[in-house]
Amino acid sequence: MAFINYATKSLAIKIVYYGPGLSGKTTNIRYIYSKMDPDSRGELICLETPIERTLFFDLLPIRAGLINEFNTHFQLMTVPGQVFYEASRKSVVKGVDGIVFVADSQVPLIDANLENFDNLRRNLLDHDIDLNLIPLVFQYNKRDLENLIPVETFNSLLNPQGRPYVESSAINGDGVLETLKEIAKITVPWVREKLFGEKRDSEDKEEQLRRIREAEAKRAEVKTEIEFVPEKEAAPIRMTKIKFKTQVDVEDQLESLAKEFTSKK
Ligand SMILES: Nc1nc2c(ncn2[C@@H]2O[C@H](COP(=O)(O)OP(=O)(O)OP(=O)(O)O)[C@@H](O)[C@H]2O)c(=O)[nH]1
Ligand SMILES: [Mg+2]
Repeated sequence: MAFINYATKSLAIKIVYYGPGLSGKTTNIRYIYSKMDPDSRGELICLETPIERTLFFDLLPIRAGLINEFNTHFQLMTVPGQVFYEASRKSVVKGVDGIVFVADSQVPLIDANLENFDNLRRNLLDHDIDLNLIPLVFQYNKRDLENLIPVETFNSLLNPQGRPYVESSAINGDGVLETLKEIAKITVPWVREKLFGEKRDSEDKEEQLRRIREAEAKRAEVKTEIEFVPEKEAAPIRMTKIKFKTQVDVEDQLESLAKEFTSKK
């Protein structure tokens, strides 16, 4: 659930980039960083192994304008895709508001995509989040390569519900900002209604499902107040590296990073 600070009138919406190892999640975040106006984004925080594989998470806060008079930013986060970092993935999806599933389009990786999507479903359920009831955009990445999984196959295997999807080549930046805009368009109205809308205690799952699909269908018409301010030149990436002693620190660190940025005006 979005993190709200009434004292500073600020709101943090958490968007998680999920997907198998090496599918291009960190590449998305780095590209977004390089294309944002420095005033519109915070620092990029990466926790990596020496060979640039994500260890715990990447975090990039970007400003998203005003929502109901609350100064809002997105916390863009990635999970580590490698199978053995399960505990990190579980921590990162806690309180998530929207998911970008970054799939790797190479034919031999079809099973890795399906298994990872299943892993996402299970990790969300551990936090009582139903994958069907959370804003979700698919990104079919690495379309610049050969021997690709056809989009129709991806859609029938991963996305039978017809949720939004974007074809991308994150390494060239193609489709990266489009994906971010798509997830923003669905997530912002959803969070706004959850936080500021009427209480719907008695609402059943069917009704929630109907409303989230309605929000997705209407996304083209929704005005979100979000202005992306791309720079002409790519900015050099300045990263903050944080050392962790144990896995237990991850959740504490996540919470304090969210609070830190949310309390800034
Ligand atoms: N050809 C091609 N390569 C890509 C694309 N996107 C990412 N890559 C490359 O794939 C490799 C892995 O990218 P990352 O962004 O680090 O992958 P990740 O999903 O963050 O991986 P983990 O952190 O291990 O989960 C890097 O060498 C990228 O340059 C793409 O669209 N096309
Ligand atoms: Mg990564």
